[in-house]
Amino acid sequence: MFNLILFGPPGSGKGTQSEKLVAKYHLKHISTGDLLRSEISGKTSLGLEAKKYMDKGFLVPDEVVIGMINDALDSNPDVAGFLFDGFPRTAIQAEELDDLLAQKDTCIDVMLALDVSEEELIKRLVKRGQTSGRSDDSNEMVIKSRIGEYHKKTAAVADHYKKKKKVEMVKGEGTIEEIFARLTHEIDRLMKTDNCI
Ligand code: B4P
Repeated sequence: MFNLILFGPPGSGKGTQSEKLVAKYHLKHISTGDLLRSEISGKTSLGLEAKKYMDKGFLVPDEVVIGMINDALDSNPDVAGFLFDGFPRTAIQAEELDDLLAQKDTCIDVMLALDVSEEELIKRLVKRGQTSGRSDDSNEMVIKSRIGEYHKKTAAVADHYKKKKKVEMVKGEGTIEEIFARLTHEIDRLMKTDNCI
């Protein structure tokens, strides 16, 4: 298996690049943002609970997200690997993910971390808010709160994988194709080695 985390602040292009990467490498795409939005549109109790946090730009509680990931891993036993998009977002989620993968005799091969300036992040999310209908993109206060949550809780996830020497920084500004080429360069290189020793 080849398992990768696409990491970065809100609006860094995780969702955009994930779609292209799963098409190229045939990995199973797991986006906790998409899973949560689907729960919200299905008006499930999990979705109604998650919406309270997402509308304010806060992270959804760890236990909710970890339960969803557990289900997603169990229901995809025969895949070539997973691309985790928007997960893990806290140190606790990272530890849980490592444990779940170890139980399946595998690991995270690499975390590719998209580096984008705060000014560019806000510009992208405000622009998406004009068309996406996403309530968390619709006002700049909520966007800033999401970026604040990233600095407070999510940046620590990179430290977790840096200790394991699994982080590769990738410049996340430029055209979508330029960024895709930088990501595939790293993946092609790492796919040739065993990173779970
Ligand atoms: P997510 O759905 O993960 O979304 P995101 O971080 O806002 O955006 P992403 O980085 O995927 O950006 P995208 O490619 O779309 O999270 C939403 C919320 O869900 C969180 O705030 C949280 O509440 C909750 N949540 C999710 N996972 C969680 C977890 N694990 N734990 C707790 N809570 C969780 O790109 C953004 C825009 O930029 C797009 O419009 C795109 O077209 C544009 N763009 C992309 N690349 C570009 C480029 N190169 N140049 C110009 N524009 C570009």
